[in-house]
Amino acid sequence: MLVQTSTTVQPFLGSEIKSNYEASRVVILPIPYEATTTYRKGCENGPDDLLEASVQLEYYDDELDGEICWAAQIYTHPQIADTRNGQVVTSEQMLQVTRETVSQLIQDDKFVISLGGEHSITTGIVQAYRDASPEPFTVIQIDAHGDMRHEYEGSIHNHACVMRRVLDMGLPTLPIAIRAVCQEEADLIKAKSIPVIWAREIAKDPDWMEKAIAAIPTERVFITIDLDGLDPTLIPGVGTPEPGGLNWYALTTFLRRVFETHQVIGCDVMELAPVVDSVVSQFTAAKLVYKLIGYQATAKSWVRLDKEQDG
Ligand SMILES: [Mn+2]
Repeated sequence: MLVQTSTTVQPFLGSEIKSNYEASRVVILPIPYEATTTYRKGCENGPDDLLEASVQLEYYDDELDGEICWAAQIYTHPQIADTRNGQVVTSEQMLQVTRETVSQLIQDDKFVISLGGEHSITTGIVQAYRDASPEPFTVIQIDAHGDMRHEYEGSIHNHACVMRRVLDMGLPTLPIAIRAVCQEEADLIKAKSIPVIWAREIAKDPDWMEKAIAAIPTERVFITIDLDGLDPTLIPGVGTPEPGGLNWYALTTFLRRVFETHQVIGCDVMELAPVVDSVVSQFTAAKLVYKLIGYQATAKSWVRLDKEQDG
């Protein structure tokens, strides 16, 4: 396909642990697509910089007490919808190739973690899960912004509209760490009773996490992480930084709770736009991806699957 590129890709965590596709359980899907960024540019470089930073991670995870990478069998997919070096990919082409690629990965029983690229990509990913099963799922959105505008700068596939497209699919959403919305979004949140967990509530209320878990209406969940959901002191390399975001332990503790209490069907990590002369954003993002892999690899649903396959 036109928008599929064959440039070599740095495997997540490095070549020593890379799995072949058939044996893999986790697939990392880099999507270096950027077209509608409105403020700081550069998120098309996010996936490559994250993968490069991942080589510096320790295999051993002290929280999970193990080298999770071996059991997870991680395969890093070639990039899709690559807009780097001036390559033109329309939003329709990006959504189509994303939807088709993720659909194939779901069919092959892979746990997919997609790397952006701009947040509008999530529409194509979520659509693939929607196609795969009629069983509903909740989209948990970690984000500074509502991303619930109907249209922005003339496009309904602008990064500022991605969660509106998810709502259009009839899926429940749970936005977390939100701290910048427009009037249209504030009205929509009220009209649709969307259970937003605002960043200012998180700052004040130690029970926010249990409230958020209780607000998930389905057993299955998809997690979309816009890295600006974290505080910009942790990840300055995002397109639209906003003060007052989640800290590292609040986010990872919450994510672990979600993996323990629900079936996570897939994840994405979006909007990494690296800063020149600093590696902190991409390293933090890479560590977050390894945490997602670790939480999935130690989740009850996976351990059960292993036992079923063994016996
Ligand atoms: Mn976003």
